[in-house]
Amino acid sequence: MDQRTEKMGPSTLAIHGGRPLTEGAHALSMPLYLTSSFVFQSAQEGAELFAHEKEGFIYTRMGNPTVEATASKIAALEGAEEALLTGSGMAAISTTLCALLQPGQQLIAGRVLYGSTLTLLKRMERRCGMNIRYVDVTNLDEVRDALHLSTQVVYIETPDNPLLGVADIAGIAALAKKVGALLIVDNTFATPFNQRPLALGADLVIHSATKYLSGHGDLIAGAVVGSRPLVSAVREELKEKGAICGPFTAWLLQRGLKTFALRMERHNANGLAVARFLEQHPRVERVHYPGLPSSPHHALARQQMKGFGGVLSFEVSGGLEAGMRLVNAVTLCTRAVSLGDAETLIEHPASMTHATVPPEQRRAAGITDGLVRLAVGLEDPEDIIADLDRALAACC
Ligand code: LCS
Repeated sequence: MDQRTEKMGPSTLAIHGGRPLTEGAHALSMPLYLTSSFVFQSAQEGAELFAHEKEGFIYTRMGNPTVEATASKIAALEGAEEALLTGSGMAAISTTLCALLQPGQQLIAGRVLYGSTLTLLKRMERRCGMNIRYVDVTNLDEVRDALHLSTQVVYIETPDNPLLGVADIAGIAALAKKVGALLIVDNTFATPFNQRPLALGADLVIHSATKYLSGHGDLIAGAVVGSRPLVSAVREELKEKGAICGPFTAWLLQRGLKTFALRMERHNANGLAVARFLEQHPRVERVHYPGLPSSPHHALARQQMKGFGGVLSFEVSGGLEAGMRLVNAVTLCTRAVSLGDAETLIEHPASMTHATVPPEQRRAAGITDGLVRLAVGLEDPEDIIADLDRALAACC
């Protein structure tokens, strides 16, 4: 026991006793900095850190080593200068749009987007005076016609949720650049394993890291990825909005990332195998999957993607009722929303992920009431196919 602690009581010792965990231990696995604050060596150092005269950590809402190291892995995967993590994919989207858009400026958004993103846009339009125009971003002419000198941001998902439509990233980026607008791509479905939007001309990439990046269905997180000035602008907004990713979540995310490429190879292979099976099934009317040569998006997808991911959607004969019966009839596929997990997940967009989108907006986007979405997991593909085969025979 050293002199400082010799005379201390048990309450103080429980808090201040022992050796602090020092730097330089060279742990192989990423250290988890589960702390809200960082200690200043002197009053002067604290003042310098707050004045940005010195690099370092102050308070986890403003920055944390585990969170930043994990973010830098995602930046590396996307081939970007910088990335930041947020508390969810929705936090990444809302913080980014608040940081980059002023009232009255125009946002062009894809007509098909994740349901909560569409609901967020509607709220921002009402509350923040944003001017939003929805277009079919899989049609370059529609994007060209909608772009305007007051367009500040073009926001797309490709492939989109839940119809797997594919937008021409390089084409849209070139058009946006002409009017000085930024292109933001939600790359959650493709992931940087299959597609790198920044290399195709996009300005920012958004992720729900809840999905393939973490891969185990045990956390909620988001990411914003791009050039240093743009990510810094979002970071400034995030500091006060406070929608950060905590260090433990970031630690789980970096652990999931170690197997990211292996998992994506399997998701791609399983997704394609299941899409091929469904396409030839007599009770399936239509399959949406850009990896199928019959898809209207296949040629473009082959150009800008390396693989096509594990998410697909399909319509069964018998419409809504048959679709609901199918979701109930599976025994291996799991009834749950989300995607990118080890388990194959099945859901019904009209009543689940896109239930907050008004029915007429859903129909205009092509999301029918009978559409079923499958996020193909990492199981043996024959077992997933056998489950679907049995369920289709029983219910349609
Ligand atoms: N972007 C896309 C393309 C998404 O699919 C989701 C969530 C988000 C953003 C939001 O991310 P979060 O805040 O949930 O991390 N998509 C979901 C889905 O299709 N089922 O459950 C969540």
